[in-house]
Amino acid sequence: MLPKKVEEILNRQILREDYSSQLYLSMASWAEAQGYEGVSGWLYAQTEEERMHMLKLVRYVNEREGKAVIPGIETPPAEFGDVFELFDKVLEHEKFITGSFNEIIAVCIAENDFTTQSWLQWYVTEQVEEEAAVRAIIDKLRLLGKHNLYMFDRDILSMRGTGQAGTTA
Ligand code: OFO
Repeated sequence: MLPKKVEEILNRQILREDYSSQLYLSMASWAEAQGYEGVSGWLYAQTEEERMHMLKLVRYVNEREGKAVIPGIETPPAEFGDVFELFDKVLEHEKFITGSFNEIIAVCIAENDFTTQSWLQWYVTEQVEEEAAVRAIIDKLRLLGKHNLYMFDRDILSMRGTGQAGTTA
């Protein structure tokens, strides 16, 4: 049985993962409308991964005799300036999610819920990889510069699944 405080903070994370999925969906749609096929493909895939992260939490909470709450979420932003700004926002959001997991782990420790603490290591590892992946994308964008966005857009999907960019979210 999950301690109440752990159940509550895991439900908060369900909402955050759901929001992440919607945020990346909004970014994907924006990028598609701008003609960035590769960037939108990368973001659509991220959307699916975030949904998987949310479902994994829902099922864990229920499995541990808690009650997963399916949230209503706020509308994400729809405008992202340019591709540079967009990926800065992705990194900022992922850092926020990393901080969120750190808070959950602190609650698990305070509540002596070492089972959940151990289960959450999967997410902790994902976040380390995710932040590194997005940083690699930002580095590549900066190297290529504004005049080579076509090349960046062409290459970004090949960065998936290599441990380089966005194998997780
Ligand atoms: Fe990387 O956001 Fe989900 O966990």
